[in-house]
Amino acid sequence: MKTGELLRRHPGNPILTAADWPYPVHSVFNPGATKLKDGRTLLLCRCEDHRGLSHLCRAISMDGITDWQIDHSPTFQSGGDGYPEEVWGVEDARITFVPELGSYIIAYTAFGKVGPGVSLAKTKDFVTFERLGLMMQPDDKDAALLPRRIDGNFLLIHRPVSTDGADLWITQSPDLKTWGSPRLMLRARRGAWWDANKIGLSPPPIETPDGWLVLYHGVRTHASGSLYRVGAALFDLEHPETVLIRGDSWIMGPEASYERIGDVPNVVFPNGYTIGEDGDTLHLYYGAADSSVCLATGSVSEILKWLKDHGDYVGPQTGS
Ligand code: BMA
Repeated sequence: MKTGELLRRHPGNPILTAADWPYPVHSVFNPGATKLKDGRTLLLCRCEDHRGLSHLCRAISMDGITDWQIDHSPTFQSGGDGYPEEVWGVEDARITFVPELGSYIIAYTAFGKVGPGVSLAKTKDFVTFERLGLMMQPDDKDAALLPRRIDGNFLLIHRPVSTDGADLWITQSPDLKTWGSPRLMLRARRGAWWDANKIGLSPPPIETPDGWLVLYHGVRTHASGSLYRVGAALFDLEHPETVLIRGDSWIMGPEASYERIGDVPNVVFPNGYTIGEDGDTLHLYYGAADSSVCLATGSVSEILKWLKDHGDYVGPQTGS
């Protein structure tokens, strides 16, 4: 399969916009996603209000494409005075169901006066949420929890910013409170590459027999702004800090008008996915141009095959 055909845009894109919202919002984008036990698709969309602050709002659909039931007020918003780390809003949810906890863990960007950090919240029903608090101090974002412990620890992928760029790191915790042993997972490339200098996790990793399939965004900065594109890499199942194969080119970039034009032009930003009943069909939910919610469909096995044909073996990263 050709690179540009791996992820196919839904003809009804954008599938959700601010015009669909039951209450006033400026834009809806970057949705977290999960399939509920009853088979319905749940999105936790980032909504930007007319002050510029973001909250999360739940939208549920039977087929994951149409007839979205959208909450009539914000589902999850800044915690207020007790949570100074998110006084400027909550953004970009990534949802992981953790069987051991019987709960979903939502990793989100908490935006406070000293910058964006990573917070976690726990929920069983997306109605009531237990805030677990700030886990990674600013500047850090693009985080998701793996669904199971490895060697006794939970693992959080996240994207701190260093003086040398912005790379993927993975950090462990025995209890989702104390975090340690950070390890570098994937470095941004350098120079002219599409993923030079700044990368970040896209949706939570996809567990496959071959390894953790990680879709990540690469940010190419140029004279008139940034281009957000999506690439793929495969990581060792029991050592998820070890990259096995890294794709050479991006597999999805802004091409459609709704990705090219919007509040932040030239952005495709996936935060969530669901897998079809065949165990292979990937429904990738993404924000387009920081303005709307879109869907692209692909096949996990085709992406893995493409990686083997278009990727380089990389091995453990240095610097951890
Ligand atoms: C990133 C995040 C995303 C956003 C993207 C493009 O840094 O803040 O929420 O979609 O920039 O603006």
